[in-house]
Amino acid sequence: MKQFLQVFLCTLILGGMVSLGCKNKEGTVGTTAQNAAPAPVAVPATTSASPAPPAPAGASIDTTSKLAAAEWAIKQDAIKNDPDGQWAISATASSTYGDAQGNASWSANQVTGFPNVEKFGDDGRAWAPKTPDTGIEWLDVKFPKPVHATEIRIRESCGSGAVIKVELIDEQGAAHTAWAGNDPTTGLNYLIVKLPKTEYKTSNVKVTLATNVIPGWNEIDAVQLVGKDQ
Ligand SMILES: [Ca+2]
Repeated sequence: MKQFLQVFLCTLILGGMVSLGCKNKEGTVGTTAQNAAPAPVAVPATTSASPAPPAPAGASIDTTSKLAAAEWAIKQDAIKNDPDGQWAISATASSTYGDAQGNASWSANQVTGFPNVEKFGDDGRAWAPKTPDTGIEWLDVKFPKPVHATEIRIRESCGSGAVIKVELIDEQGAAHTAWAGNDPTTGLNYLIVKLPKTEYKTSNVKVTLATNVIPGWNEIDAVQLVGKDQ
């Protein structure tokens, strides 16, 4: 009976989270949402979302979800502490929710530093554009050190799946498309773009979204640039 109650409560909580969606932004922090699938590429680049680990035969749903949660945590930790990874130091955007400036909630600067959104959903510690579904929006992110890039990791935290293009800006200011396509990210996770080590150096990433692709608010928590200086 106790087990039944726990399952019932979990179902209620999860059900509540999903039904809230990233759609009810009314000036406060905290909520949840939904997303999409994969497609063509502009440059030799790939994207990946984290697959759930296979469950041993006969494993209970509880064990399966615990394994998936552990796998997710390990991946988050590995990315956070990647010695070749840099976190953003400044950012500008096409627009911000409530015209947020400086370090206000949902401002572009909320993508700087380590990821700090803990749950999938609307959260002022992430950047959000002014409107949820208007269309093209962009985020321009700067990093401390120019590197020959090999990977870009974009942590989506609400309405994941709306990114359509990721560009690297070289030291002369020229834009190079690292990836373009159909963002496969779901839930609180990284859109990972891998590419052959660039010949040029970059410390600037531009992320373009089509916010109409995923209904509701589309938010980005953090961006990491991976590469070496030689
Ligand atoms: Ca953040």
